Amino acid sequence: MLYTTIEHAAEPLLQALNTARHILVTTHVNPDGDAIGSLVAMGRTLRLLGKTVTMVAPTPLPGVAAVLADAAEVQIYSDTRTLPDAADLVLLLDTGSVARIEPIYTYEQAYLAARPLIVIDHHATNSGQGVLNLVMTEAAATCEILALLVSAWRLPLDAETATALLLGLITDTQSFQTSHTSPRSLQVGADLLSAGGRLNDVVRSMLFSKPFAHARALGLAMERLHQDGAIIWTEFTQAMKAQSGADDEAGDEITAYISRIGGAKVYALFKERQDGTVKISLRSAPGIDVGSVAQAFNGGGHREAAGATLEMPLAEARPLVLAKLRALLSKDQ
Ligand SMILES: [Mn+2]
Repeated sequence: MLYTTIEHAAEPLLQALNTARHILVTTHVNPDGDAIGSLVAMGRTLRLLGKTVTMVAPTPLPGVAAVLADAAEVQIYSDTRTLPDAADLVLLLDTGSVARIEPIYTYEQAYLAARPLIVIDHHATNSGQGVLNLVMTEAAATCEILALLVSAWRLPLDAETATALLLGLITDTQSFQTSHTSPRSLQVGADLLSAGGRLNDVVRSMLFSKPFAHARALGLAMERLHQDGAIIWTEFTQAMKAQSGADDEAGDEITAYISRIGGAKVYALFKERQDGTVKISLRSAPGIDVGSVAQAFNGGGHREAAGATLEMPLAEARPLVLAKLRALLSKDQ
């Protein structure tokens, strides 16, 4: 069943969650603020409903998670022992497809097949793989959806849950700047502040706590910045990573920075991974669907923010992706 509104989903979703005693809550690989905020907020909410909750992330949490005390409870998947046998339901948050929980998807097929899956998400590419899915593609963040759900369920919203939801909302709207930001996003933000959400802590941990190594990585990436018509792109290689001392999160910083440059329509970062594959991060001006390009490479995301992994060296991936982006723009003319 696929729902697209709170109005229709709130009651059946609550009933489905209430059939379970122990819920495994998880999210996508390389979790961002919306993924972590969703995990923590849902964990707290399900405990209010009397559930036993295990929160698991497929890969380690970003530094910004430290603003949430409950993030310390999130287990990072290592092997089959990470997942509780007793869980009788899996809740997947902020994740467009089950394959995006990579190691869990790869190694825990039997575990996943044995339990009903519920999905709550806002990715346009979400096909609704759960027995019950709430996918609101107009929502700016999964945390926006969860705030509306908690309210529809008439559950209390404490300061910690509000802070977790704020983290997701501020992350995915880039502080209420993306085109998905709606009057409702701002209203939810106001409600979360009213509930005691620690906006200042979230903003400081997100925007005023950049590691020095990230600034060095940004400098190296800017030296390789290219403008190709309406496409702006750069790269972040393993050598640049070693030279700067930065971790993979620096890539997000570079993508965010280049997408603020005016006069272009498409922005691309080519990030070389340690295993030799290439992660592309794409951003676009309103109305340009880089999500379709990501999908052409078996990736996903949103129309104006998407990504994919190419199993080939950087020198091969770059011309392939740039050709697809040029084709997208020529179609747009
Ligand atoms: Mn999200």
